Parts: sequence; structure tokens; C-alpha cells
Amino acid sequence: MNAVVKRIALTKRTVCVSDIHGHVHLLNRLLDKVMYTPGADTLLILGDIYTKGPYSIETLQRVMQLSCIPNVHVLRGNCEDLLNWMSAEETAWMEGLPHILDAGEYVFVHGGLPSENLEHLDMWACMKNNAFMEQGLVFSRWVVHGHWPVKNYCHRIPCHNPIVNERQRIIAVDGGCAINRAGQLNAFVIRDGAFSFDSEDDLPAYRVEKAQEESGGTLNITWNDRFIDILERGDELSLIRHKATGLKLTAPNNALWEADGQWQSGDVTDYYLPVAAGETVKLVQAFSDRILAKKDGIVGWINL
Ligand SMILES: [Mn+2]
Repeated sequence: MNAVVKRIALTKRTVCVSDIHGHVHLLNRLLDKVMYTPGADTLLILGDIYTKGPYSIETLQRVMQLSCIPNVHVLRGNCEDLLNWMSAEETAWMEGLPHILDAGEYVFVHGGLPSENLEHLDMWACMKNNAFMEQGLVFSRWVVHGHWPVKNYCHRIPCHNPIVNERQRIIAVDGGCAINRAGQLNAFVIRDGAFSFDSEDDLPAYRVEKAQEESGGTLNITWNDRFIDILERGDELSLIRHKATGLKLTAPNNALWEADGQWQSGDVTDYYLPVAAGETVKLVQAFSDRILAKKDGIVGWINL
């Protein structure tokens, strides 16, 4: 089936959110944080509203409610299957969603665009387009997408903040909610052609006791390069070898899993954050001699 394109006009300020995955509480907090003004602001929701996260029904209801406000536009994502808990009204609403928003200077899509010509694009190629920014495509207008958590575009230092790729004119906004342990919901804001963002997550605050300097940052294991060998099993952490690079890293045991006879890993890095004593960061996971933390969207280790 061909992708359905909806032509829209942006207002002075556009707030763009993608891959909420059942995190209605983060959506509400984020809209407050960016001081979203219904009607005056354009609000774009780029798909993957429910599934994977905790509050699928509530999130769908909230997004449907928002969609009644002028200048709110919603796209269908690849996780938007029609599920048995959905009412007839919800199903019909979902089936009526477009796959691409064409705003002239900007194009918005859940997964990505196989080409710049928006006519006759395959619907699924737009909704589920993995690693879209790594396909070498260059566009003449900005293409804003979700679906592929931005952390998967970080091959050295994991970061959950939106990525603006000036050369390819591609913007990635999926903060990895419900996918990455340190994931966040991003609001990418376009105001008179200038970009900014805000984010919300569920991680608790953590006060750093000891200062440390930045170190490591040679590898962030991403989804497409997730295969590893376990060299040494520990109680909390294990020594692993990343197959694609041969690099050895220390990984939390709960970030390792076996599938189809192959060991795999997510959310593992050798990056140590630069921090000052007394500084507040976000706690991702605590271990006896170190913590995994997030600071300004960047994930790394802090020694205790
Ligand atoms: Mn998706």
C-alpha cells in the first residue's frame, strides 16, 4: 500500500514528539515543560503511541483527545497494530492516520523516507525504516523521524538527545522510551527555523560524591552491532567482547541475553562521565563499586 501523505502548515512554533510507547505521564510532563499552547503551537506526534510501555490505553486516549485541537497532527507508526482492547472508534481513528506529514520545508515521518519523491512510497518502508540516517541519503528539505532510537546512531558515547544532521538534512528525535533503560521522551521544537529540545524520563536523581574525569568512550553497543561473547561472568557485571570491533567491555548482567544461540547486548558502553562532587545526575542502575548514570542525556559510568 502507498503511504498516505497529509499536507500541513506549521505555525510559529512546532513541538514534535515521537515514540511515546505508553508513557502518557512523560507526554503530559513534557507538554507542560515546553509550555505547549493548544491551537497556537503546532503539535506533531510521529507515531508509536502505544505498546512496549506501561499505559497504552491512556496514551492512545490522550493523543486522540489532543488530535481534536487545531494544528495537532498524528502519524501512524509500525507499532500501531489494531489491538483487541481498542474500541471501534479508536480503531477507525487509527486507520485514518497518515504516514507522512508534508510541511513544505519539513517532512515528518515515523521511520524514514526511501526517497525524496513522496508519491507512491511504500507505507511500510516509511513506517519501519531501520537506521534511516545511516543509509547515506541526503535530502533537500528537513526530514524529521522517530522509530530508531537516537542512541543507536551513537557508536562511541550513548546519548538520548535529538540528532540534527545538517549534511543529510535529517533529524532524529526518538529518545528510546521503553526501549533503552536510560530512555527519555524528547520534544523537538522548531521556532522560526531555530531548533531546541526538552526531555522527560522516569529516572531518579542521584547526587555524585566523588569527582571524576571523562574517560573511555571508544564504544557504545548499538542494536545492529549487538553480538558479543562473554569472557568472564561476575555477580553483577561481566567482561564481554564485542564481536564487530573485538573490544572488551564491562557490561551489567541484565544487559546481556541469549537468542538463537548467540549472546547479545544492549545499552553497554565503556564511557565514564565527567562529573563534579555534589553534582546531580540521573541514576540508571546502581552496582557495588559504580553506577550507570545519565547526565544531560548522555549515559556513562561513575565510579563510587
Ligand atoms: Mn517504531
